[in-house]
Amino acid sequence: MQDNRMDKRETSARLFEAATKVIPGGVNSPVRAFRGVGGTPPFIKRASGPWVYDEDDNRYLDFVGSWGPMIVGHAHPEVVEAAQRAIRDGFSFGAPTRAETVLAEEIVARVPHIEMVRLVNSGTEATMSAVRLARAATGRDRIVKFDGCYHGHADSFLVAAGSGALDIGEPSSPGVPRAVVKDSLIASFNDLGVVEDFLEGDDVAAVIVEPVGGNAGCIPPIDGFLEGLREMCDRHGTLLILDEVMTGFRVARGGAVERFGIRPDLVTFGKVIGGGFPIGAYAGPEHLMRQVAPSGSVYQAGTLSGNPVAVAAGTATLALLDAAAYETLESLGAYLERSLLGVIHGSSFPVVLQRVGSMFSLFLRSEPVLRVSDAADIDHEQFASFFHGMLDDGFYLAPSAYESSFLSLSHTPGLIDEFVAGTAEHFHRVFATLV
Ligand code: KE4
Repeated sequence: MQDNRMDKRETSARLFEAATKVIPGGVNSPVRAFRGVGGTPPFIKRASGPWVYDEDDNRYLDFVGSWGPMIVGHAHPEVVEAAQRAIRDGFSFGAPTRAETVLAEEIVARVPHIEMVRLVNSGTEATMSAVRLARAATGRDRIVKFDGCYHGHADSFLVAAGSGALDIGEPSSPGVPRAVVKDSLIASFNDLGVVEDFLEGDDVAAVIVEPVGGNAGCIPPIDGFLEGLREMCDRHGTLLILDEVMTGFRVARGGAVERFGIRPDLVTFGKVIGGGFPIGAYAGPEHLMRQVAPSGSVYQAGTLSGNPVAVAAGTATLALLDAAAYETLESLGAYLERSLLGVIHGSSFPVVLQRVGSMFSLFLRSEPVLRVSDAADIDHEQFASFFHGMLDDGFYLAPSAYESSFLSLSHTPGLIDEFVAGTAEHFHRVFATLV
C-alpha cells in the first residue's frame, strides 16, 4: 500500500471546481466536501470489494463504505446480479410488488418486537415518519433527542445539539422555524439525568436515539443507558424510537435491538437494507404501524418507496448477511481493534479506538468518548493531518472527526495489517512532538 502514495489528484481537483459551480459546495451531501478535514475530495469513479478508485486512478482501501450500506463490499456479484435482474424487468411501477413483501418479511423476521414495516427512500424519511407516527399515536408534540445524534435533516432534528443542558433546542440550520424545534428537547448522550426531567410532564411523544452513537464518531451506549430510556419511556407513556439507520443489520443480524436486547416502540432503518440504493424504513408493532395510511390516518407516501431495484439489492445484501457473515464482521473488527491497540499501547499516542462490531472510530485523544463534547475535544488539525496522510497512502477513512468508519465482508486481516501499519506511521508523524 505504501507505494500507492497520492502524488496528485488533479482530475478530482478539476472536477471539484466544476462541481462547485453548479452544486452547492460541489457535493450532494455536505460531509463529502471534506470541510471537516480540508483539501479536495477524491472524485470516485468506481468501486469493487473493499476498494474505491478515483478519477486519477488512485486506489483507496475504503472504510467509509458509502457511510454504511456497503457492508458486503462494493459491487458484490450477487447484489449486482439481483439489481440487474430487477432492472431488466422495469425500474419502477408505482404499484405493490411481491419483492417489497419479501423484504418486509425478512426485516420482521430478524428484528425482535416488530411486526410491520413501511419502506421509504431515505433514513431521513424513515425518522421523520416515525416521529410523526409517535406524535399521532400519543397525541403529544414534544420529542427528546440527544446531542451528537443525527437522525437526518428533517426540521425536528436540525437542532443545536446542546451539551446536555435543559435547553429547548435552537435551530442549527437557518430556515428551520422555532415553532418547529420548540418541541425538540436536547439531552446528553449516555446521560439519563435530564431525560427524567423532560418526561415528567407526560407530554413527550417520543425519545429518539441512535442505540450506538455513529454521528459523533462511534460512541457505544454505557451500561444502563438504553435500559434506562426504556424504563423511563414506559413510566411516562413516551415511545422509544431506536434510529438504526446506521446500526441496523450492521451490529448484529437483528441490529442493535438484538445486540442490546432493548424493546423499541419504533425502529428506523436505511443504508444496509438498500445495499447502496436509496431506501429507508420504519417499523414497529402492528398496533402502532396500522395507524399509518392507508390502514390508518397518519399520512406518509412516496413515489419511489419500495423501488424494485433498491429492494432487490437490499434483499440480496441481507441474504449474504447470515450468521457466518456476522461472525466474520465481528472477528475482522476484533482483529482491527487488537492490532490497533498494539500500536497505541506500545506508544504514548493519545488515541482511543471505539468499536461496535464492524463500525469504529479513532479519536485522537487519551480519554474515552462518551458524548459529542468529548469527540469535539481534540486537536482538529492533528486529525486532518492524520486523515490526509492516510488518504495519500491509500486509506480512505471517514473525512470527519464526527463520523464512524466501517469494515465490510470484503476486508481481510492482511488489508487490516496494512491499514494498521499506516496508522502507526502517521501517528508517529502527527504526534512527533510527543515521542
Ligand atoms: P439519510 O437521509 O442520509 O439516508 O439518513 C439519515 C440518517 C438517519 N439516522 C442515522 C443514524 C444516520 O446515520 C443517518 C445518515 N448518516 C450519515 C452519516 N453520518 C449519512 C451521510 C451523509 O449525510 O452524507
